[in-house]
Amino acid sequence: MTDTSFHDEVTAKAAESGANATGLFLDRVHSGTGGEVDHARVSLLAGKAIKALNDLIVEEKLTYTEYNALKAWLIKVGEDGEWPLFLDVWLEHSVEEVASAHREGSKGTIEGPYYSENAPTLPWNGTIPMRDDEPGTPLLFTGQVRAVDGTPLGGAKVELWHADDLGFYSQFAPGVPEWNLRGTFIADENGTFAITTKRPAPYQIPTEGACGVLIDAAGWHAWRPAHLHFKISNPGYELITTQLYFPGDPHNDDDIAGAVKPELMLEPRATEDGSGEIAEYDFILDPE
Ligand code: MBD
Ligand code: FE
Repeated sequence: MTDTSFHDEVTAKAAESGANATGLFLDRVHSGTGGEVDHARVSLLAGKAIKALNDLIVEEKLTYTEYNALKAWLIKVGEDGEWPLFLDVWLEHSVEEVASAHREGSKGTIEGPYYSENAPTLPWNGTIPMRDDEPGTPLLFTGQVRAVDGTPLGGAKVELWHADDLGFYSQFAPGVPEWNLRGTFIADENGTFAITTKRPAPYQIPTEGACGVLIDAAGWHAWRPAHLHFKISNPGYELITTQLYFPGDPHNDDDIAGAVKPELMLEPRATEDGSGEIAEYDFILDPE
């Protein structure tokens, strides 16, 4: 493969990620996970948002050039299917902070745009679906799911999804097998799980669409530190959506999505035979 065709392929994959993220998000909302927002809240929230933007325009003396650039860019966000990406990168961390403030158990963080429901179910000690030649360092991720009172939660669900070594998520980038690096693991009677996967690489959000245009225009960067995404659930307990990170990643301190927390840092160590790494992490759930 020449450099040019590789670049074209990467560009096409990034563009397709936006369209798929929009489509899959709308499927989930329409299938009932959306919920209703009443008139009073819409009026309050939309009113405050519009006022905040009007205040900004006056304070910063927005020009017509800037106003039209904004208008064109907003149109492009929709055309590129990047509303899920834009919102999850720049706003979701605050939504998550508010939603989880009351919790005593493990910290959560943002879901991001690339979750997909109903990944294949595997036992407590399974290997996540991956290609025979899946690149990356082998990683054994193990731990326990418990309640805040210490009770082990046997049968808890540990959903894991993450990007491949090139930064592509299955179902959002074409050419990746449907459930690659996505699995639902069922903890054993002690709440224990031991998942075999590959260590993910640092990740650049798609830069070919509207979000990339904003990042370039502002002179920012597009990086997220390497991360594993999780949903941990058990009947009678609050579901935790979270991510875990690796020490030493150059983007742990400047994640474009603002989703890193000190409690979410893994401490991986090399396996004795040097063939890969082991990382341990326990998930503590709050009762409902
Ligand atoms: C990701 O993989 C991600 O986790 C977030 C939050 C945004 C874009 C891509
Ligand atoms: Fe991600």
